[in-house]
Amino acid sequence: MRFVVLTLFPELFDTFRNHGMIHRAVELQKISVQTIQIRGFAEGRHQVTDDRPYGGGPGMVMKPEPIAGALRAAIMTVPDARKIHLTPQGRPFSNTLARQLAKEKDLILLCGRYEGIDERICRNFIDDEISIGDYILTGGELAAMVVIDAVSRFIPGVLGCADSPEDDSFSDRLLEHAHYTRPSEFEGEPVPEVLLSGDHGRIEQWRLQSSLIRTFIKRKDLLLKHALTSEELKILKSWHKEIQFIIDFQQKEQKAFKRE
Ligand code: 4GX
Repeated sequence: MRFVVLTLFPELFDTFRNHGMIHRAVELQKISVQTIQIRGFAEGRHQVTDDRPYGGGPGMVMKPEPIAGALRAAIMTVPDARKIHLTPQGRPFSNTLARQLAKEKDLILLCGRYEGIDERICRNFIDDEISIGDYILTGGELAAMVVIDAVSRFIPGVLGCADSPEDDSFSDRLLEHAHYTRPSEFEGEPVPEVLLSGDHGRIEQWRLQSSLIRTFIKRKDLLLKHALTSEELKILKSWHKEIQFIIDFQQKEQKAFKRE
């Protein structure tokens, strides 16, 4: 997949492009990350890319002509690309959306600065608006990197063969289980015994319990969002029973205390 990024700060993508998994994916020619300097399409000696908003008010708005020029140049190199604008007003980005975007041929990512871009660009040139979250960045570049990074993981051959991208059903429902590596004891804390047992059935069971308990503690909302498997429900019910036992025991004891 070719990612073509339209930005006023193309240098921001240099370190991103040249390190880690993204670097490897570029070297393997699974992806490319090309930038187009929007300023290169601005007219006049000063190549101005922003202007005061019609109707008044604070801040500046990105002029439409340089963006249109940059978009047309991008379309020349990647004619079948989906054209995405990064904005807090967009569709919430997620692993599910990343997986869908990974099926596209190429992506054009438009990064705005200032208060945003002229509405006529959004309406006539853009296929999709995406937000990476409910906060305001100083520009769309970090959001574009987030999208490129998460989408690339779903492109075949980008991840090492050891780790594979999560499949639809499992990954977006529960948090990952806890992970441990050597040493088997670190600053007095041992690795859970079951993980050293070599019993793959018990290990899988422990990992599922670990996923469920972390999701319950950190992200209860996820447990109401998707259907649980019968195995997951069984674990929840077993906790329910144990918790009920503790409550019953405590209540019985409290009465015994009062009688003393
Ligand atoms: N997820 N930003 C866009 C300029 C802007 C301002 C207002 C439209 C309306 C962001 C995010 C994000 C900062 C990118 C403001 N555009 N992008 N930019 N959150 O905060 O994607």
